[in-house]
Amino acid sequence: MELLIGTRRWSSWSLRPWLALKRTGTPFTETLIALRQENNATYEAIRPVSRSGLVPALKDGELVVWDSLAICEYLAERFPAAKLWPDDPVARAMGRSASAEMHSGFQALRQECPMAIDLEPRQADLSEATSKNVARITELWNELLGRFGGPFLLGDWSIADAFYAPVASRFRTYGIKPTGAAGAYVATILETPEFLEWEAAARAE
Ligand SMILES: N[C@@H](CCC(=O)N[C@@H](CS)C(=O)NCC(=O)O)C(=O)O
Repeated sequence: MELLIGTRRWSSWSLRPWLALKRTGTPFTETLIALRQENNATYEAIRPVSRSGLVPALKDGELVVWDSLAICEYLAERFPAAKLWPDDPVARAMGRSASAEMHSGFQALRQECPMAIDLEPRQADLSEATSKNVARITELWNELLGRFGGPFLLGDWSIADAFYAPVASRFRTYGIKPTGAAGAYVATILETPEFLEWEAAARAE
C-alpha cells in the first residue's frame, strides 16, 4: 500500500488517514508531495496518482482511494481486526457523525487556525465564528467522552480520533483550552505514539 501525503506540518487531511493506516499495523510506503509549490506544481505532482489533484490518496494495487474520509472507511473495511470503528452500532454512528461534521464543517477554525505543527504555541484572538466552532467541538468532545468513558472519543481509539487529531494540534498551537474532559483529551491525542511520530517527522521536514 502507498499513501500520498502532503507537507506534514500543514496537511491535516493527510494526517487523518495516516493515523488510521498506522493503527492497522500494515506496512505501507509514504510518498510526500510538497504543498504550496508555485506554478500549479503541487497539483501536477498529485494528478498522475489522484485525479482530484489533492492529497491524501491511497494506492492499494490498482485501486486509488482519494479523500481522507473515504480512505479511513476503506481501511476500516479492509482491516476489520484493527477495529478502526467500534462494534457497537450506536457508537459507530456517533463516531461517523462526528467525523463527517469535521470533514464538512468548522470552516472558520480551519481558515483562521490552520494546522502548523512547527509554529510556537501562541494565544490567538479568535473571531466570533471560530469561537462558535470551538464551543461546538468542546460540546461534542465532552458529550462523547462522557457517554463512552474516554480516554478516546468512543472509548477506544477510532477514526473519530483521527479526524480530531489535527484539531487538538490547532488548539495547542493557538492557545485554545477546551473545558471539562475535552481539555485532557487534547493531551491524550497529542501524546499517542502515532501522533508523536508524525509530529517528529513534520518538524524534521
Ligand atoms: N476533502 C479532501 C480535502 C483534501 C485537501 O484539501 N488536501 C490539501 C492538502 S491538506 C491539498 O491537497 N491541497 C493541494 C494544494 O495545496 O495544492 C479530503 O478530505 O481528503
